[in-house]
Amino acid sequence: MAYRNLSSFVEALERKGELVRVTREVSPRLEIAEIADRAVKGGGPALLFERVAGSSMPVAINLFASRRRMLESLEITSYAEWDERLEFFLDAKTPDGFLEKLKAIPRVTELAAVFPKKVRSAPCQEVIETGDAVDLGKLPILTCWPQDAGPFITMPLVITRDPVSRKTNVGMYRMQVYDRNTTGMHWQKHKDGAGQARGYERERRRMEVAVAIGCDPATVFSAIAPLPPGLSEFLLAGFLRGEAVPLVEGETVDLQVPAEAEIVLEGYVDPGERRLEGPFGDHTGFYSLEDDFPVFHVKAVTRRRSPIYMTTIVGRPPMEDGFMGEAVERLFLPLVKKMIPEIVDMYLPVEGIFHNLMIVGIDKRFPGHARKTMHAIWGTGQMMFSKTIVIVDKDVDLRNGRELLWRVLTAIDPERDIEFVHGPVDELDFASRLPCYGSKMGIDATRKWKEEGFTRRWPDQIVMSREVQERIDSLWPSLGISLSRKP
Ligand SMILES: Cc1cc2nc3c(=O)[nH]c(=O)nc-3n(C[C@H](O)[C@H](O)[C@H](O)COP(=O)(O)O)c2cc1C
Ligand SMILES: [Mn+2]
Repeated sequence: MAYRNLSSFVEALERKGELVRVTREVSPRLEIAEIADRAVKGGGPALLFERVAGSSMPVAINLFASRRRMLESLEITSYAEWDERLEFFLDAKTPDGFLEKLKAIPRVTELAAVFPKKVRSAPCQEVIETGDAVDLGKLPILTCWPQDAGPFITMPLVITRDPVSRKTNVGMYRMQVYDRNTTGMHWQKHKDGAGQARGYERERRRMEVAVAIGCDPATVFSAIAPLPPGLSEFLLAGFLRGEAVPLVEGETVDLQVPAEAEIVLEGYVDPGERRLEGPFGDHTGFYSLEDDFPVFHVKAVTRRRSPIYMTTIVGRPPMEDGFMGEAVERLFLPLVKKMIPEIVDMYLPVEGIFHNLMIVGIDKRFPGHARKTMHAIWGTGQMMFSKTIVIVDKDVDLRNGRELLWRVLTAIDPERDIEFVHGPVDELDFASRLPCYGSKMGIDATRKWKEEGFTRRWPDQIVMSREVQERIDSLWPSLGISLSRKP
């Protein structure tokens, strides 16, 4: 059964001993951030702060901040389970014969049931505040780090509609609170929200925006999913939950919002309006410097009678977003493999904050294959940001750092095997020569072939013979050698 809303997820985590209610009063200014940071880095539980200074609403944080909770939120026990479920749809062949057809029915019915459905009345509209009643100061919005420019809404589902295609997009873009009814809108250039905004700017039209805060976990997660523009995040959420996301018409905007959300902000972004946003302690572990971004004017706040404010903090990894990033990596791997079939596995270490390092194992089949893979990655969606791509042969264990270093460093002739390219880089990259533009590096650490101009002999890896290993295994207890760790 899908989680109906945020509360049902909070309750489920609590039942499983994965959530702690904090009853002591704490400040949303830096204090919650410090507690949440220690909790995530120490492998602690999700947190529900029940008494937050200056607000009547509780704050939920770190709900996704472990692999276990992330899986819990997607209602799976391992990412392999997801692969199997997706496999059915990706490899959808016409069922052969009666029995196969029969077996396919539940799956196909399941698919039909996951399209968002419209409802007429909704918990997220139990309370409606407009005009002077709009006051973001009533929300327990965190100020996360000492040099932050102010409080930031860090886990918003920003809902917009394309002016031409009329397709809805949902993206998680942070929002700096300027005053009671104005915030920043930090959709970066390359993101779908920004793309739609450019459409309104061309037409010099006001853009309606709705922001949902706090939903069932699959819906929240779908806002960070790097779907191709035009593909519906709400549909993905429905597919992940196995149940449609109920949507309701906004009170004051022509947009549909998740009916079960805790809080919804409705308003608009004006074409051309920009305001200084930041600094903000970002997921690079450094402050993103101030820069001009669009401005969101809040005309209405609709909410539940007793909403929970859902949030997160980003900062020096590992942080909650690292676990969400891992889920993106695992959930999208089967799709990536369809597009770039030589990819056997990929791994984005959390220290690489998604875009700085991608390690990829390939099944190398032709000369230059590793380089082809790099360029395919640089040419695909948000993977274009990958600042460093390391390609290894499929027998390397990508997650064993020591094995990886050894294999990569022994396999390269640096001048020959490292390729630099220029192109778009992540807007948060502060080291690139220009904002959003810089260089990227690909390392071909696969075994080199003679067809690639490598005419020397590539040596075999040293491995003891099976027979000797087995004989020593049986002799070992009698040898009187004690070891301090497993060799
Ligand atoms: C906690 C968190 C905060 C994020 N903040 C931003 C942000 O401020 N701006 C941004 O462009 N992307 C941000 N992202 C990444 C986007 O949500 C992500 O790239 C997503 O795919 C964007 O949706 P879109 O593809 O529909 O544009 C954030 C992700 C997470 C997990
Ligand atoms: Mn999108």
